[in-house]
Amino acid sequence: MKRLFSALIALALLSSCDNAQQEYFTKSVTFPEGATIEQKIDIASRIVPTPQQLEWQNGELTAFLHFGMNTFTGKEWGNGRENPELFNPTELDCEQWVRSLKESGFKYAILTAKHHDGFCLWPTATTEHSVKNSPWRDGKGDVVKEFRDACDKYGVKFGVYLSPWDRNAECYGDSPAYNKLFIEQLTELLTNYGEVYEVWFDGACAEGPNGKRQWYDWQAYFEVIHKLQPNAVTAIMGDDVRWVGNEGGWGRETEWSATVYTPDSHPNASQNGELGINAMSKDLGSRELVAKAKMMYWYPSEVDVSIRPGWFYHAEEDGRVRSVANLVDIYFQSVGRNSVLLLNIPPDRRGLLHETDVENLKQFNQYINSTFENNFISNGDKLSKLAEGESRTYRVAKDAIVNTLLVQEDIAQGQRVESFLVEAYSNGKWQYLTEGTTIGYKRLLRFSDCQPEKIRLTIRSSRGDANISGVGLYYAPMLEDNSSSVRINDLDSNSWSVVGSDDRTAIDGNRESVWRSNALTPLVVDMGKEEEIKGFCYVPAKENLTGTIYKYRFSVSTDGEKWSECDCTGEMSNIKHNPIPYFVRFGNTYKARYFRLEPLQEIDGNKCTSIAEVGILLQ
Ligand code: FUL
Repeated sequence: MKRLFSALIALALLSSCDNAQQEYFTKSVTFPEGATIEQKIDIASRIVPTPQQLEWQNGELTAFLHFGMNTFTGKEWGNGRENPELFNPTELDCEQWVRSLKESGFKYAILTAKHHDGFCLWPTATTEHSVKNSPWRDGKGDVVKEFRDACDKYGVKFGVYLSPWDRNAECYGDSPAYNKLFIEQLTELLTNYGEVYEVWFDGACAEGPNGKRQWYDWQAYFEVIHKLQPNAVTAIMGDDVRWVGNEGGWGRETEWSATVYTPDSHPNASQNGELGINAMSKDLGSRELVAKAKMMYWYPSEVDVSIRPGWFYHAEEDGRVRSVANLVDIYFQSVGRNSVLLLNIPPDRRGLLHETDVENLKQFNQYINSTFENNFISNGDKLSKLAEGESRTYRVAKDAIVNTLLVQEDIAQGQRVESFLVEAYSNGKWQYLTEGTTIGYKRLLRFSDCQPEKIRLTIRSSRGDANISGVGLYYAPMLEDNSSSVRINDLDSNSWSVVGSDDRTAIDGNRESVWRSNALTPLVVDMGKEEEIKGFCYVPAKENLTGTIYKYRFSVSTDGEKWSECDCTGEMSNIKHNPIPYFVRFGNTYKARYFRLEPLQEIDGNKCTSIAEVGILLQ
């Protein structure tokens, strides 16, 4: 009914052109039957965010806090059979988390109230698998409540992550029963903790202990949210905030918030298949796609990335916290590419944000603030309506040296710019400075230091008049990235050989060369001499992830004949979405001259294998 209504409005608009410029479609629109591409583009230019989406986008920085059972077991994905007694932070202090986040510029913060292992950080009535059966605060604690109170104290907007995938719930896979349980959990969180600003649902889904696949009743979940927290934005499986498509910390150069990508939980998500797109596709909003689409959405991107290699805290990653330079790059590639940055800072086993993470965040914030407090253009915040082909010139403060451009569209009037050019005037002539495609909420571009007298912004192509709401020129000092590169092998692999093959690409020390096989083929390596090994590292390919190992068996041998299987989880949890070197530590030491990495399941269930590198860990 709602869809029919918006189609009727769209038709009416097409026939009353004068009025058309004033009319907008909030959040979604269905194109009228038979609309031409010009008509569709015109409608696309007038899709606008809801007030909640707009407020969320203006916040720019959201913090993610992955904390729970995995913090204490050292895993990234628990299997749900962990003993609640393992959860025992010694100095939990949510005020320390939120104060650090607030001081570092974060406006929203989201806590993993329940991750895939099903352990609940609040004393839920729905399961025994929660803080109430942990020794922490004698089973009387409530992390969600303490976090909420801290958010209130520091004026940070509170959000929750509640994993639909639950490896603990016995009824998982018995769809109606689990949906009921999930709704009860959601209801508790959305009733007992005051205002919730963002609800984050991951899409992961697998078979339950009963072997049945769970079917999630998204519509029922969203009804609960709309009823209990009508102002919350819903993310990822929700339809307000879109997953950018990677966990590496970068948005697309061309990032459309007005997109043809249908939220996966929508009944009409089949449009994605028809258009041949998914959340990871490069193009989610070109004219070619709009021409083929039936519906469009205001569905802006959120870049989720962790300050550490994993989402949860692991002490062995203390030396691998992202540097300030790296965080700044991520800011430019997320907020500066029309996205919100959702940065994960995982509390440690004490229940505190680690000192290194806090320090890097603080310096990151100082850098961003000091860079963007000096705009060398004085009238850049005057709204300009620019038609395609039109330009506007801005005077630059005398003798200013600049290397960074900021441009913004007034997205309350839609996202329109498809491409733009910026030229700089100095020594009596205009010269190319930089260019870009989409702008949206914010676009940041860096270039070499220069000293222009003025700059000229030209809208090369746009969906209707562009509403430019901000233009700035800044000086962003170069930062040296002195974070060391990750060591993936404690041994020298030069003397190693692959048993039964001359192909050394998986052990040649070069992460660019990838060993590939058309089957689930084990890799057997002879290290030449016996070693005492404590773990291994698997490096997936950087591009073309086909063949990336998800489930595996790892075995060792001293003679190449008798093998013993090493004690490990057998699962490279989350490698599909975070394809970085995966470190497996056995917790035991094994004597080995030979090792065998045996793939059991590829990330998408394909029968093939790819290995960029395998290393051995001695520590
Ligand atoms: C993923 C999960 O599987 C990870 O563990 C993490 O929570 C990340 C933010 O989303 O899909």
